[in-house]
Amino acid sequence: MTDKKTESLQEATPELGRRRFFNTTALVGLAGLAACTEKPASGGAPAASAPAAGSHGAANASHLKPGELDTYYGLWSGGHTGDMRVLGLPSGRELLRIPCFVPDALVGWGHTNESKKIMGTKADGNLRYSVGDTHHTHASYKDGNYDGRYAWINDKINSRIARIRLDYFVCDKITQLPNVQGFHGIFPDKRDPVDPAINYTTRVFCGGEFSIPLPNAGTDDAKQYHSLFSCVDAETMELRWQVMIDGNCDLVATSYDGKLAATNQYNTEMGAKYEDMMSAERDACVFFNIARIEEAVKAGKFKTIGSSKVPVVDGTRAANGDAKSALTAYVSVPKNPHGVNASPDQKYFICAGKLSPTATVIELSKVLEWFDGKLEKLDGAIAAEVELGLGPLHTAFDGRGNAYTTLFLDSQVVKWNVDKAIAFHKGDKNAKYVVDRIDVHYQPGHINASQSETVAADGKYLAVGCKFSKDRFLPVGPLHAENEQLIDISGEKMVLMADHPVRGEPHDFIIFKRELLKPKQVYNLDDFPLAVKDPKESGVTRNGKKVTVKMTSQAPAFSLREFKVKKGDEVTLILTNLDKVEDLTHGFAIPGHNVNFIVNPQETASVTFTAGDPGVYWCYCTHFCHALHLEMRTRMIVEA
Ligand code: K7E
Ligand code: CUA
Ligand code: CA
Repeated sequence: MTDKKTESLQEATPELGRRRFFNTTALVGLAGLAACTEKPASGGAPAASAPAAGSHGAANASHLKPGELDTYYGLWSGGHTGDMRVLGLPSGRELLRIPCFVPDALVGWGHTNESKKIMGTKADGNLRYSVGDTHHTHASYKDGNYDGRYAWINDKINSRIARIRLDYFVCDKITQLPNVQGFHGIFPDKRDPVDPAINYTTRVFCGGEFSIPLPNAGTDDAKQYHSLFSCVDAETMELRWQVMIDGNCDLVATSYDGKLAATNQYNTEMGAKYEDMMSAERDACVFFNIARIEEAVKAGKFKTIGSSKVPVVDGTRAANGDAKSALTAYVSVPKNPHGVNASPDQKYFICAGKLSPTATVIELSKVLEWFDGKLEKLDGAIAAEVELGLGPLHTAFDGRGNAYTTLFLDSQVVKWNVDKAIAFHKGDKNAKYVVDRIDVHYQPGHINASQSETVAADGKYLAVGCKFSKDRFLPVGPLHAENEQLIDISGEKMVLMADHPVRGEPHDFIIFKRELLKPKQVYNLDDFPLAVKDPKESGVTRNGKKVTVKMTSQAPAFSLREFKVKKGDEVTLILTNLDKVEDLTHGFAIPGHNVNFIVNPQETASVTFTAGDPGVYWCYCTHFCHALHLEMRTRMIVEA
């Protein structure tokens, strides 16, 4: 306890003894970076402001009165809980967790037949996977802004992409990417590269981070490894094509004109060992010419890998030296970059340095010029490469020309002006591109501003995903909450508004105006092929050892008071909730049979299980629904 006290005291002093300590430990092993710690950031950086200084007025905005609604939705990746989370902002209240890749006990995800079908099963009917690792979530676009149709989220462990319907906030499809390991970055396109009538999302791009032998026959010669950049159809969720590249894919960004997608690479060295991945001074941000890739696929200029039928085009450096026919373009950026983000003025992609204390601003019109053979050197597309501080990871925007980049090692957010950074890079050493810095608590990864990656960036709120919360919340044993901090960016200076503890371990998120979504609270009965539309259809039908039990729920009763099956029967129970009232959800649990799931208003769900030992099993409603909720039961009578 004394230690903790001393640490807090140190934290309160301006020289931040513990922060320095943490930086030093984080730097161990990052050869070449240690030297940077002594260098002050250039660009006329103002001194770091004290935590929460002057946050009085703004802090009130995040404290909503009882009954007050938030003005923004936030969609958060849950990390290795495998879910997507829905937050209300500015309050930071968690409203929902949407299970995708990992079973969920509240709703019965991974237990109902419907959710198992989406998640994928083995031949024996059990789930293929019950772990996941979600990092990035992005939503569908129309006219450069979110249209409220879908969101997508990645599973890094098993290279799966899940789609979430934003009308019901449920995962409706999951696709596994063939020949990809470590599927990391994900971004939908914002319009079609050729057809001007398609000004909305039709493709989702997925970056494969870990290079592997293709096909994966297990050679240990890393020089033969490659990564694939995949394109998934937004509607069918089928793979459209893949591009084989040199190096790896990390994060993904897409241009507003639909013509370009890009991924940053930290391992152009193609090292299989950690040391080897940091040997080169510069890595790359790889651009993909979408229209050309699709022409190549149409022209049959592709191969397939292993048992996959997905067309794979060649995007390696060797095959793409001629700008006029190139499918890819490798813009160089300082070593081991991280996030790549598209500015809302539609002009730039910004690649954060990670091991380099810089951000690289890449001008999209110049990349297109290079593809047209009008720019001699591809690196001529680099509009700026400026120093920001230590460990830059991800960047957000306010729509007023400023960028906000997280500095992982400095535990800060730096606000900088993109035009001034370009001027500074061009030689105007008086251009003060750093506008402000603010301490965050601690070690921030992702950052995003309200509406940041849309044409409607509104510069109101900035959320920062801090990877360590340390002393910011009551201690709860060894596993700390993470700290999502909210910052007011409406003024010149950033103002820290609130700390929000979150269960580990979110990465990326998006924040958008609540008007952009029109969620529904009651399902449509006809959307479920198995729906039991009338309580009179309830009953038990037998086909050998296979038994189907149909039932409905209407508060406070199930349509069957009891049902009989035999020991060892394969029972499929179908339950339709006929209640039409908003917020009237029922649950259905069977003791001893590992069954529990919910049915929302007008929803149908089913489970299949083997009837156990003879006896009486009280099936009961698990979801509080009525004054007689406890009485809402039915008996499963298992006969010998
Ligand atoms: Cu920076 Cu997976 Cu987006 Cu996490 S990655 S922080
Ligand atoms: Cu139905 Cu509780
Ligand atoms: Ca590298």
